Amino acid sequence: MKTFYMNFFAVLLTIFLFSCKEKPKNAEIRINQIGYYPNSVKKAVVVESNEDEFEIKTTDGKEVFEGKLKDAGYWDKSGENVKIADFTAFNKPGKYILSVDDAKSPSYEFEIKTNLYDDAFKASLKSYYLIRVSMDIDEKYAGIYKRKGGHPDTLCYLHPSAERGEGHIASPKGWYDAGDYNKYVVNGGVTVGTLLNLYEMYPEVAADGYTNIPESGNGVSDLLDEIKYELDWVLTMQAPDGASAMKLTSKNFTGFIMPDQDKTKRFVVGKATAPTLNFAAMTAQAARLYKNIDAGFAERCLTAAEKAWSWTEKHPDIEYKNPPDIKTGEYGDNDFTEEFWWAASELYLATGKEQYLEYLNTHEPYIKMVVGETWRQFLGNIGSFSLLLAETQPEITPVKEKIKTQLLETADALLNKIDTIPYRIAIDKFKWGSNSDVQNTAIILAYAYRLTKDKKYLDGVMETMDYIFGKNAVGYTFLTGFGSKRVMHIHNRISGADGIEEPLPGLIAGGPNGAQQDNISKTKFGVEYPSDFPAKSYVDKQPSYASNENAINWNAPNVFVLGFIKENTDKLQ
Ligand code: 9MR
Ligand code: 9MR
Repeated sequence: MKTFYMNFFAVLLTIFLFSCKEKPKNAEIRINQIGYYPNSVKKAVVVESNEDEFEIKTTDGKEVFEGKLKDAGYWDKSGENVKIADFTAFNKPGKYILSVDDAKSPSYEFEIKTNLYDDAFKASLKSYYLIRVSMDIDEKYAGIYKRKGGHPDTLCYLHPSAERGEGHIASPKGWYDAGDYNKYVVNGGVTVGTLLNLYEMYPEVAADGYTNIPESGNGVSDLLDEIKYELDWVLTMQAPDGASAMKLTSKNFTGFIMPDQDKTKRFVVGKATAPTLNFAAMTAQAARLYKNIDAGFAERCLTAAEKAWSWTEKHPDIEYKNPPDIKTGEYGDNDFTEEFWWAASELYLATGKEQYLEYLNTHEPYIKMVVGETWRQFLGNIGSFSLLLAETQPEITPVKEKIKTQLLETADALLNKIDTIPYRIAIDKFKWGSNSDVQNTAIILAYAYRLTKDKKYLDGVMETMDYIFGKNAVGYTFLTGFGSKRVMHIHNRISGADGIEEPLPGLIAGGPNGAQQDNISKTKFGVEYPSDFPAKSYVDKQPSYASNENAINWNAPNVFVLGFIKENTDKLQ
């Protein structure tokens, strides 16, 4: 009998000890590491959790809010079971963490506060100054990121592919395209177009002095001053016959050295339809928006724009291909409908001429979201946005009505998509530079909000940006200089060579890229990826050009959306 009781108690004790044993803590929390506006939608993602509840606590551990986790299902792009923590109802400014009982650790600290993104906006815009070509970057404006100017580009050789004879031209200024030191007209296009759209929407968003650049104090918006630095270079790319070259480049990508150390020869390369239409669109848009600011510059831009358009009428389908001796970025394209629409829109707005109106009347207007190469697939939208933003004559009203209809159809489709994707973004394809796709969806939602004032679109913008700042499958804040889990090893030659631990601030990393073109199994210059899932195909390592490079066309939508949010803070706080 005694043994029976002993055994009985032993069993009870085991059961008791077993039930007391800590449950496995496997869950992870992905949150916007910058935070949330007091009155914005506030959601975080929790993966692999068996819990039903979450808590918000102050940084010293006091519980201030409790909520239910909502099941969002399995995401086959990240291989995770996802739950959503919605704490929109909690709106008290302060610093907090979010915790879930079975999470490996609580969330990173985040803030609920007014003017949440102002510093990020400023840094993102200021990053263009830090990557200017051909000038010293002074301590007065750049602090520790001061550096000697590189690439004066006063002696640039005409490559045979430019079909501009022999010899050389001066082609200074502009911004470095990305991690590399070259300058491409095509990628300048989507960047300048998006930034000028922002200026037109909110001329005061970065007023004179806002970013502390050398032009600050000249009475002109710092945003316009920054864009002009690129346009001054773009103008040099036009041949006497009106065509634009493709790029100003060295023959190969250079090593990770500072700009002033790179003495390789630079060439004017290519002559094709895509860069020429980009050129026409950018310069026509500039002609209109700089008219009351710098009349001489505006006039130069308009003449150049019309000349470029005329050339493309005679050469509507010349595709650019890298000549055999040129190995730098190709930005290849053989479909110019987007470019034509954008150029025709800007030329119509700048001149009011019948020929451009006719083009717009006889072609399909564009508001659409195509995931992938934003530098060629987002261009039609820019033209349509300009048509919506500008004051126009009644003759164009039918075109604008069609654009508005398409805008709302596209925006509604994006919102529906957000509801079907567990991480609550509107894309589920992760290509090279996916962060620009994500942010471009936010641009479309921003215009829909501006048109309708329906809060659902603003909520869509805010949720989309949560992804960029940490609510994503790798948990990184993708803007350098920001967030607790921050990007430190961006594929950027200056950041790699300047000897400063923190990378240049305000750069957007390309982001998850399912194709992993730089996977070590494919190239000896590559990296190892921690996962095969597309939404997790990101590594914060310098060699990873396919997931961790910066580029001017990926920062532009960041500047646009954060600028848009800044100008709409009254609805969020
Ligand atoms: O640094 C280059 C980056 O800007 C490009 O996006 C990328 C793809 O074209 O190529 C990078 O350069 C690499 C080159 O392709 C192969 N050798 C190593 C270079 C630096 O990582
Ligand atoms: O953004 C470009 C991406 O869509 C292409 O797939 C990729 C490969 O061709 O090139 C990207 O652009 C790079 C350019 O060619 C050179 N400078 C760096 C750009 C960003 O990686």
